[in-house]
Amino acid sequence: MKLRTKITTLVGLAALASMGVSGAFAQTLEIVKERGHLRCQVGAPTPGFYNLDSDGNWYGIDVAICQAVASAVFGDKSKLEIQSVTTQQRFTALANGDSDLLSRTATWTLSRDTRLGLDFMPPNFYDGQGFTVRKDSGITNAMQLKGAKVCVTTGTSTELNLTDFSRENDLGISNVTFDDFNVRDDTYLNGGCDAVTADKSALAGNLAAFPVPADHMILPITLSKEPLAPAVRQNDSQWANIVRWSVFALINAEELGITQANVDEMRANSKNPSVLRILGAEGELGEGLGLDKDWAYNIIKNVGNYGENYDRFIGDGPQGIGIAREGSLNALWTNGGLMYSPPMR
Ligand SMILES: N[C@@H](CCC(=O)N[C@@H](CS)C(=O)NCC(=O)O)C(=O)O
Repeated sequence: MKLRTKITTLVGLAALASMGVSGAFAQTLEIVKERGHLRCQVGAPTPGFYNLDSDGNWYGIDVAICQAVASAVFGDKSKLEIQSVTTQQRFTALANGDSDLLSRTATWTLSRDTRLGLDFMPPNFYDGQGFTVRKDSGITNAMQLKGAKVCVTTGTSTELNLTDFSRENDLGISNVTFDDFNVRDDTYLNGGCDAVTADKSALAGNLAAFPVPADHMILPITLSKEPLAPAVRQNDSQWANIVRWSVFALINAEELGITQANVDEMRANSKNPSVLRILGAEGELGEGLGLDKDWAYNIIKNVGNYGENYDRFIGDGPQGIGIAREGSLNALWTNGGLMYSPPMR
């Protein structure tokens, strides 16, 4: 009986492995440590989220998640290989083990969470879908898009929402689809579409780079919820915990007033037990994650807190795209937003 149970278990594991459910018993942390760096997936350069500076270095709020996890594991944010993968390929590249982590404006949806061999982590940006139109089109309201051609990237929730929106409002919109969002925008700019639709933050970043931004505008409507979240392969709780709590460490640091500049001073002098615990001066929070006690200290020291990263890359910082945080879902919960870390104790 015992032997039979054992054999059944082995057959079960082999079947899972042959089905490509590599995460069933894979320990991503061990794989990453052995390799010596994290493989983190982003998309084609997109302002605010993952972009390239003139030296070829990636930066952005999603890149900061990659750097945070590299810091948690290695204490060094540069132990990182950034992989730029197309929107179409992104989930397969994570599920088949090419990437350890996906951090690229992916909307958390039920089908993605249940059918693609992935687990979504806490959102690091709450977005919503919108439309950009030419000002001289006279369109000021999305209901005027009746019979319009709308340019959209394929393999996205954006494409599905556009179809829903047209159907719900009897608009008869034609979806003009593209793999490459640069070709999508060029087609729109050359008059091939009446509007372009994408996550509003991406629309804002892309519009700023149009030849004459003032000729275009983003319509006020927000037609969907787009909680943009990192994702990991499913069935690897340890790795999921590391990524989940790295995101929460960024948020918790902001809640506690810990910044990249004051983290050493706070670790040495704070009287707040929550500060001492997150920074590893007290307690053993890292142990449960399979990391050392400095894991969150290293995140904050190397990357800063959530708000610092928002300001740098999404807000008014020199590399930012000028999207106000105040009054938005991306504010801390204490300011009426959705950014909230469970207790770190
Ligand atoms: N949030 C949507 C849209 C994702 C998306 O298209 N993201 C854009 C930026 S908002 C992107 O990745 N662009 C770069 C690329 O296509 O490689 C989804 O998850 O389907």
